[in-house]
Amino acid sequence: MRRKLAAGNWKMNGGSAELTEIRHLTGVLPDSPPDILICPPATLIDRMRSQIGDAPVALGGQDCHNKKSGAHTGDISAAMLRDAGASYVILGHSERRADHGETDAIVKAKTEAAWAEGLTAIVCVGETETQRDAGQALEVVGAQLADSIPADATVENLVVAYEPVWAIGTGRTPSLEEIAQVHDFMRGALAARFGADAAGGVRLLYGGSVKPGNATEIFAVSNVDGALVGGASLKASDFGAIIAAL
Ligand code: G2H
Repeated sequence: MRRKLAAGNWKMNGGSAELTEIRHLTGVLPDSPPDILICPPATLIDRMRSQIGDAPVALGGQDCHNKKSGAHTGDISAAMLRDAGASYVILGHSERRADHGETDAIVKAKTEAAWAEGLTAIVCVGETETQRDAGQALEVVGAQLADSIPADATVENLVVAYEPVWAIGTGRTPSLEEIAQVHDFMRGALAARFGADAAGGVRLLYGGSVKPGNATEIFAVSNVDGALVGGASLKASDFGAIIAAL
């Protein structure tokens, strides 16, 4: 049985003032919450860990370098994330692929670095609008899965997030049938590569304009094990409602 996961991706948002949202969130969690993860800017991980206390909320980074340390100005390593209190890291988000030219090979190397430090990698995949309109969504997602995920994936070290690029921060979402088609396809692709047992335990998240108003119907879709939530994770009331819908 896969545990559901609600993951918040704060992107480049939030400072000291927003730490109060964590206190609000821990105050509205249901009695039996799903797994909950917040990936704030790296500058907030340590202070957020103090705010969380004993509440069942994990922390993650939004990226890491593929090297453990060294002359890489402005970068952060998986070891540093772990040292700050993170147990997850988002890798290959489409904003990183677009803004920083991250290729599947780079995402794969970063995933290996994350695993070497014991972090669970949330590897993001998803097609652009042009690719979807051309009927290439499954082909693109399949290639990203094959080329971004290293060979030694396990139920513990891997989560996959399907984030169609055209749905990110736009308020648009794919139809429930389109989400089901991609998630079923991803489950099958992982099973073909890693075996049914391992693939059956890897959580598959949907990401892209998830909000309280659409979370329930998205979470009911086949092979959707939770969500990677951007904008709606910034407010405790919205993220709390999404968590409650899982
Ligand atoms: C997709 C998502 C979080 P949003 O990037 O990763 O962002 O929910 O704002 O579309």
